[in-house]
Amino acid sequence: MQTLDQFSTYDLRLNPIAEKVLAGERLSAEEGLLLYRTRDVLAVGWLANLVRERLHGDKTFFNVNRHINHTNVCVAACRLCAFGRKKGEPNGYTMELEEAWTTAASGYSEAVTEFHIVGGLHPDLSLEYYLDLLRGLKERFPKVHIKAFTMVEVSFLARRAKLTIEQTLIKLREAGLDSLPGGGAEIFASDVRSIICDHKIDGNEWIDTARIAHKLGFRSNATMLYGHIENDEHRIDHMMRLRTLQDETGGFQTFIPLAFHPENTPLSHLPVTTGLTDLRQVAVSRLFLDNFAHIKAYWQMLTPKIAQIALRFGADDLDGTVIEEKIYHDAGATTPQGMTRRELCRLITEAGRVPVERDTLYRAVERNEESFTVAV
Ligand code: V47
Repeated sequence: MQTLDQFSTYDLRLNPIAEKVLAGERLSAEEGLLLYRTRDVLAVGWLANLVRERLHGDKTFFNVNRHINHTNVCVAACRLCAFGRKKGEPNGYTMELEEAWTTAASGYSEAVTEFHIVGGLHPDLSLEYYLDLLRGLKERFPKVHIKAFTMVEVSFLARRAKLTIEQTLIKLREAGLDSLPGGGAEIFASDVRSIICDHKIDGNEWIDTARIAHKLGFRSNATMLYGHIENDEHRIDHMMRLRTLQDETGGFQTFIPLAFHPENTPLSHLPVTTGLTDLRQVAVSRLFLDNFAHIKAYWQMLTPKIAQIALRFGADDLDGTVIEEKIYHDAGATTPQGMTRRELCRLITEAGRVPVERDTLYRAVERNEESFTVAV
């Protein structure tokens, strides 16, 4: 059990924050800002690690998942994005359903427990395409959890099908949707959003869509894109809005801070984030989002090396095997496309943590050579 006399910092302004963290009290926006502004990043990390160990001990979660990006054709032209293509542009692609189902099955011998599916806002694909995609996957892989479509995609599909968000989500659920990923949140504040992704739903609509999903019983994740033109206030505002919704619905499972990758985007003049900025962001997320059970250090985005260190800065989850990643690699990521279960376990073990394979809902997965079962 850690106590206050074990906490040491040369920034005395952190002491009252440490007292609150040790007492399990909620941090204010001002305190969150101080965590971004202090030079003592290691003290911030120490506190975040304390919260992480209080919640999970040494357990570190990962899953065996496969990402599927069914199309990169997108009506939006977000400055943050290197992945989207306009209809008819070279390198634009849209998978036929058969191709998407084959992709789901390919590339890995280990049985996946999750498909993570996101894509562009395609101007022509009907809701039926999405429903058939889900039905076909469930038919072929009935045990695999389908985590698919960001709040932005759901809202776009609803508008195109002239349905409410609720009606759209119900149809998607009937076809096989199990939960929703956290993408598309970016930064909620409109002054930033209007520059980095002005074609997307605004921050309030993202929150409203998540609220509806949670009220229908879906679990979802939440992300924040940092390291571009936003400032500390924007990040705290973003996390504050998520914390408030989480108080209301309890529907978020994991928060994933995503570092901006500028290459091949219209914002390519911006520098990439540094290791300490990434680690500080993980730590502030853990400390500020006191009602989120999990903080994910997405190894594809952070690099395996920084993600491993993040397990000592508040993160308790690395995401999964992924197998094939397009969004970050189009934007210059140099990480491998996928990792094996064994490699993930090695990263975790060498950080002095205990690997726990989970399913999407954080239930432990037991494996033998041929099959897996989920503990309920
Ligand atoms: O919404 C796009 C981001 C997100 C870039 O829920 C970029 O478990 C950096 O949401 N540089 C998609 N980021 C990825 C995502 C995600 C990833 C892993 C796990 C989960 C989960 C969700 O990627 C987008 C956007 O915020 N993004 N372009 C870029 N150039």
